[in-house]
Amino acid sequence: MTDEGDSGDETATGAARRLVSGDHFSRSEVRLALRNHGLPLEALACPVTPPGLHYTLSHFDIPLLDPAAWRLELDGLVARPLTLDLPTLLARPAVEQVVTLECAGNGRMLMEPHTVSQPWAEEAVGTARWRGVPLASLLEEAGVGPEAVEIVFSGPDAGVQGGERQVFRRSLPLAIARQPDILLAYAMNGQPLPPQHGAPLRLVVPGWYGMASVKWLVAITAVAQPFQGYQQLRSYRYTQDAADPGEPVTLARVRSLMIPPGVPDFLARTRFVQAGEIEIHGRAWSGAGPIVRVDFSGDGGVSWQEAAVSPPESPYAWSSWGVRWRARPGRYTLLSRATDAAGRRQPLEASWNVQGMGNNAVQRVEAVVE
Ligand SMILES: Nc1nc2c(c(=O)[nH]1)N[C@H]1C(S)=C(S)[C@@H](COP(=O)(O)O)O[C@H]1N2
Ligand SMILES: [Mo]
Repeated sequence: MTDEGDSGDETATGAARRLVSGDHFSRSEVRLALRNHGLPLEALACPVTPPGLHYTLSHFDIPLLDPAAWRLELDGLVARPLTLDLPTLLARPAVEQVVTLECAGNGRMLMEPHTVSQPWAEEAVGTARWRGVPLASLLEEAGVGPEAVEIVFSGPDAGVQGGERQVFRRSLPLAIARQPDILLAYAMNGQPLPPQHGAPLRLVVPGWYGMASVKWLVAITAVAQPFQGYQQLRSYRYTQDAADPGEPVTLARVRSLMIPPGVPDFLARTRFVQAGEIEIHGRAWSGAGPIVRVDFSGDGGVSWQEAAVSPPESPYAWSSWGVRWRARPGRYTLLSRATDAAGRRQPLEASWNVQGMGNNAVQRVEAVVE
């Protein structure tokens, strides 16, 4: 089984070898990490992530599309196929939505062993104010036929993954695609989309892990059969081995992160904190409803205290949380653990899968109190 960014030419033996453990990273992982960056955790302080600090992940090359020449085709099983240019989309009634996006591979490098792919620790997340057109309004206008079961979203970005030549393509079941909060976004934080985030138009599927939010959209197609493309059927699945079809990755699992307190060691990122009562803040989110509780541990999980949680700016944005911690001299592991409205709580240990998907285990921050 493969995932974002593999070289795509491996044999079965190669695939097995691609599960690695420990602190050593291959050149291909480092190269991926140089292209796809995460959110510096101190930027969790901002309710909406400042430009350039939102994480980004692109499987292949970033297409640099000419917005004047760009068109979106909406076709397949529809009564009235549409070809839309950017001015037409900009002229339609717009919606703004603050949405937290997280890569499904976030936490992959902390799984033991893990697939060689983009080696995220916990920083593959960001929150943006997206502006665009509700997808549902365009589907309505095109008139999706009764035989349609899914809507397929295509980017123009091509490459090879798992030995398969492809463009990046994903689908949503029709009932989900019709939900009113899914956007075709052309602006991020009040600016036209930057190239890496999908200019000139991308899908934003709130609550789902990032892979659903197809960037550089060029086609939306209503189809009569569940889509069987690589990014649906082979990648983005919770699998236990190469033979396991697994379950598809969909909604983001409940998770919290803290802004690492104090100051860091340049290399180890261990924190140095002054003794005393200190405030620890962070963010928490879930694809399955609002965050109802965050607990903090200053002693590696031996004891927990409940944090104060603030309501999010939108139903799809992260919540902020805060706690006062009495820091006494010594060495500590700081943990935070969120619970969502569906009653799901972050696990202390990752639940392992081949592709390193959905690792929402509690964050651990090493701190030295001086
Ligand atoms: N066309 C296209 N869309 C894509 C991708 C891609 O490689 N190509 N990557 C997906 C993945 S895996 C993630 S996590 C998000 C990342 O969005 P961002 O770069 O805006 O943060 O985009 C998704 N949409
Ligand atoms: Mo992703």
